[in-house]
Amino acid sequence: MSPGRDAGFAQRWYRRPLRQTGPVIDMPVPASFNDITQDPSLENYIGWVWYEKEVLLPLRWLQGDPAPRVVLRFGSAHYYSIVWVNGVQVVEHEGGHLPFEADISSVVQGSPDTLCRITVALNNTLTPHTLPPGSIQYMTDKSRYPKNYFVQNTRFDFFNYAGIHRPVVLYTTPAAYIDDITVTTTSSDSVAMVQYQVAVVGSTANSLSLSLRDQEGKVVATADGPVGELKVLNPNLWWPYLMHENPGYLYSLEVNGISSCVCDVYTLPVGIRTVHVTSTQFLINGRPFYFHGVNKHEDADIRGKGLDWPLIVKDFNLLRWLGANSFRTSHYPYAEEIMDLCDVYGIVVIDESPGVGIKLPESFGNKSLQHHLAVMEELVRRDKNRPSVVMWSVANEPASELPPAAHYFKTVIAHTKALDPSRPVTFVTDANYALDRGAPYVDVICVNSYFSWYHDPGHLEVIPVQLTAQFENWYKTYQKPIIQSEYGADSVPGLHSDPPLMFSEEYQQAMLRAYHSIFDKKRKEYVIGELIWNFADFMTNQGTTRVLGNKKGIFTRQRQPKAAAFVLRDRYWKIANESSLKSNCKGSTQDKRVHN
Ligand code: GCB
Repeated sequence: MSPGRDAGFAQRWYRRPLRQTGPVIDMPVPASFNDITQDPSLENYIGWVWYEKEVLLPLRWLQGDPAPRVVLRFGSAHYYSIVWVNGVQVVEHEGGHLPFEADISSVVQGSPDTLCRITVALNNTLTPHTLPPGSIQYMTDKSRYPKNYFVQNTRFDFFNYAGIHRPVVLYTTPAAYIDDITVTTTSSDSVAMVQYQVAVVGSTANSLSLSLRDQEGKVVATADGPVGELKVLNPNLWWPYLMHENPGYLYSLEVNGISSCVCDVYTLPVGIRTVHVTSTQFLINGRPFYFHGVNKHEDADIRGKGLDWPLIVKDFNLLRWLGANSFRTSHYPYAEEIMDLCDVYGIVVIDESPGVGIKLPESFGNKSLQHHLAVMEELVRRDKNRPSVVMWSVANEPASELPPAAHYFKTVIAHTKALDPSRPVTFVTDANYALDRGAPYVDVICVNSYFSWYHDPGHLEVIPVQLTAQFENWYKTYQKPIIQSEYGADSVPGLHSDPPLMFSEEYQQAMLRAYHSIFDKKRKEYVIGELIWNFADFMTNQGTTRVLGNKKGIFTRQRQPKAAAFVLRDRYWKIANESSLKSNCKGSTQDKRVHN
């Protein structure tokens, strides 16, 4: 749960080298450290870095009987972190992209002054058992490499940015506090039920009262106790963007916990909506939902994967301009700030774990599996109450044809469903339909393909036959609805060629059109979505197929549209207007006017 209380921001961090042999560097937080300086060795640095900062704590945080509980929280730090406060280790955490925190009350309240020194050691090394996995390769041929030379190998296609990527906050709670809330919703025509469960820590003699307010601030339901239901008459349902004239309707659930002497309050936004999957459809509030959206990355010039508010808001404006109703958090959980806006705007999310590039046989072993289960626990705990999240994706393009993949994915998917029985679970595959050993366990088939790009490069004419066969083979085998979870072509902005040649803007457009004609046939049957690869160009490792990164964006890295963006925009608005007519549910006239 994110802090909703007395919070202070920690800023102005410094990275210092491990043995303090080099200069201390001014390092902004949040940001990746890679692109901040002019030092190429820091850009590709693998190993330990250190951050340190001193902050003054308010005296009222350190005194009182009982004194408040003081918590230090990291939105994310990539990859492995150890944190000390005033020289005392308070937490260690494995994995980027997800939050972790530490109760530092005893450390700071035991110190004589209010100055608090926060030290973080961070290591970005990826091994076969991390998520994502990687491996370190030592180059021992002295005729070809300098002494002690090694490289970090990964099997994913984005730059392994590292650093403290999301905000670091200090906040307080009472000694007895609300630790977790779980909310699920059901609805029929005129009544909705909000089932809730509240976990309180630090006191057994707690009384809890809950009230649910609508957007006008009117209390529409109340309840008492740690487990129960709130009944809402004539509910305003949470609808996706472009599926309703008032998308993203959120109620506000206020939970008051009162123990003998203190009281904790937490306010949680609640969207009332249901999700169901049939053999041919994805239903939101009982109506067929078609994913017309994008895959993204957290990626930008200079800050790398560091949280960037202006960029986040710009991206939501572009998504709405495009008529996109959804995205997948390829290939790791995105910042909570992004997820909050999805809830508010009604952008539907397939929430993906960092399980990308699971290719080595050793990455399917028990050690990796246990870590993957723990990551799913962290992800579900963080995002389970978000109405925008309609499905979990546990991985992207693993080697799911390998024999151990069957047990691995059966276990990860079953565990995720046990943690959250209310949502479907999938993983994204590029394996052959006849060989994939994980697909039997998913609710929705998510398939990536790059016909005319990686397969038969330059041959746009193969797309209809290959894409049709792809869909028919998967559907015949599993009778589950299918999302085209990736398709795309690189284009260098400003590069033109007609007839279209690879890497030109025209080729990217032509590839899209060829895919779309097949989507239009199959979406009448069982294809329930299309997510372009990628929303924007993004940085990757250097390589012979990457020119300053992956150029499959329909926007540049600086968020300027390529020609393909206009093709997609026409299509998405057309689909949105069709489906809002079909479901007899008025789309936003203002949005329609913007498009025309
Ligand atoms: C894929 C991956 C994605 C890559 C993309 C590409 O299949 O899922 O991470 O970036 O292909 O452009 O190669």
